[in-house]
Amino acid sequence: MKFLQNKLFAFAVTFFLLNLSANQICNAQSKLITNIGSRKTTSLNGKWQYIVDPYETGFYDYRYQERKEKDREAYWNSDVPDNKTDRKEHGYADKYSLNVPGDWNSQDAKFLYYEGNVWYKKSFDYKKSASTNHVFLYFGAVNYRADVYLNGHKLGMHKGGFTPFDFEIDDSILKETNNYLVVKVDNKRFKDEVPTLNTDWWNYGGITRDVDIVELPASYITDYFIQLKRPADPVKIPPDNAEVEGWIKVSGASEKQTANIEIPELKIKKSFEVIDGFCKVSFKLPKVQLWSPENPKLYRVIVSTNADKTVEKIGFRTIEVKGKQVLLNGKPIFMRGICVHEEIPQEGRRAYSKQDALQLLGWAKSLSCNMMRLAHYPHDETMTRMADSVGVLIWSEIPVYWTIEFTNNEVLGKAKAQLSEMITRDHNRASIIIWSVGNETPLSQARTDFMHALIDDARQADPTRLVSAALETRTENGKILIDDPLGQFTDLVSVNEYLGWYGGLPNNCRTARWESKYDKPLFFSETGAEAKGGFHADSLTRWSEEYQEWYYKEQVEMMKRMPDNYVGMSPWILSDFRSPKRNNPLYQEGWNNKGLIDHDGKKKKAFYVLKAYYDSKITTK
Ligand code: GCB
Repeated sequence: MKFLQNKLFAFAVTFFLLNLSANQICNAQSKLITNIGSRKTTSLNGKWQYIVDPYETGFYDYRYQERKEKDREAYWNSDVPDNKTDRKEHGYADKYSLNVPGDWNSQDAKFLYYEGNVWYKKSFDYKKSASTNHVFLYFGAVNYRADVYLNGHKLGMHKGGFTPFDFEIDDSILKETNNYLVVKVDNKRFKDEVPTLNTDWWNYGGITRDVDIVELPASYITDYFIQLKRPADPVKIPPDNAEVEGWIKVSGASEKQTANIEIPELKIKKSFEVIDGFCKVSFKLPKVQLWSPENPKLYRVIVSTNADKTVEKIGFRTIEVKGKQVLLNGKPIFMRGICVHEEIPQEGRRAYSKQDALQLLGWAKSLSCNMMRLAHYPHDETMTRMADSVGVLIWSEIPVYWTIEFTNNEVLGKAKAQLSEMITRDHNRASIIIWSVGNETPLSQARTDFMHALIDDARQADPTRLVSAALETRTENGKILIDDPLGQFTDLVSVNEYLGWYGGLPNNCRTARWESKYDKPLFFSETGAEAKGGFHADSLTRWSEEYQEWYYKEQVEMMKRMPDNYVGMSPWILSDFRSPKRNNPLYQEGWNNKGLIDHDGKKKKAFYVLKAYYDSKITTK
């Protein structure tokens, strides 16, 4: 009987899920507001006062109980003594200030290795405009956990160091003068977080991206997806028949409302009926100039309702796998890629600004790249927007890295949340062609199920892009095998390999025998060797620029012998980056020096080897 009941219940749940309309499924997803750049915003960037609180005294009382909201000793409450006999043990002062956006590690020597808790405080005056109904506080990213308090009230908590989040501020909390905004930032690493304890990059803490107040009318456009549909037959796509298929979400809409999409340059003006805050959109784009790295054409797209309007530049292109090839706008492409961390090496800090993005993109362009792998987490929004503008294809990834707790369902939930935030923020970026669900994860059924679930989510959230993950290879009977079971679920099979650095010498590439279980496009998502910039010796000397140059020469020759499903590579890595795991006192000193550009911004010898190879691929493919 019990069995029958369970069966019936399962049947009812399945029936219910199958009958959810697309509308309801979409509404069940992220409510994050997108395209902040086109909203009415007030920046809260600049100097924020701080308190370093390694014991979390401002959060827990002396019995280690979380403090109550009104607790006078909580660091989110006033630091001003009531009178001269009053005792206050916390206080914010200008002499302790940090820049926002920015990591704390690079702003004061005492923070270089700091992993823990810092309270940030900003006072601000704010007058809401007459047309505003909703006020949100929007954070580009805070690494890793943010607890946000305004005038003593908790607005919310967010985990995940590289994706945006927002909290609505109730009218009763916001004041016209002297608002007291406090953010508790904690970048401690934990086994059951994403990423987990162990990474090969610096755990930069802080409010690392922009903070804005966003004002919205009673009914506002939350988000929209306006991209070319994946054509059924990729070869027969546009320019005459490009088809947009997407949706618009409106919050606080009356039961029925109209949403409009305008693309003035293409003389497009379409209206759609919004029901329960959602509408599907679909229309044709005749004579559209397709976006590509060679012609990064963007169109001004206006999305409006009778109450709200957003504007942004969107490029239109298709990306598809057909047999062994990756097709961009119906034509095979070779990805001349490079991996990059979100870091400005000359200053040893996180990148966050437009200028930073242009530096990294400019370096990649000077290497003749048409693609970048943004490792190993979603980078700042300016990066993907600038990639749209300058014409660089992008691989964007979530930090499901190495030894995540794959058996823990809560951890899967955390990874899914970051995936959803990454896709929501950037799903209108033409530059992004690949969502990656992780990097070098160890084989097990639990790992495969975990990542398969992420792949399914990515496809459901965005059916227009490719999904992949950087996998490992294994060696058996002298062959290098590409057979990670996850490869059956990804659109292209991507592998990392370091033949000649982590095993053998670079000339081992000459005899390497590769075998792939998959017929899909094959992409080398990493390969690389370290060299200390400016250290010269013969090519057999580890850490010398000459060794790295030799490594790249052998790798390039091996790549030339790859079978015809080889569609590109993104070697590791554009520039040197900080890593606490790298402790050779002569050649590393806390840096992973696999960069083709050193930490003074100087190009190493290997840079020119890869560039020559990429230049040859521009003409031959
Ligand atoms: C890898 C990882 C990357 C490391 C790199 C290295 O395979 O994906 O995060 O930094 O190797 O330098 O060892």
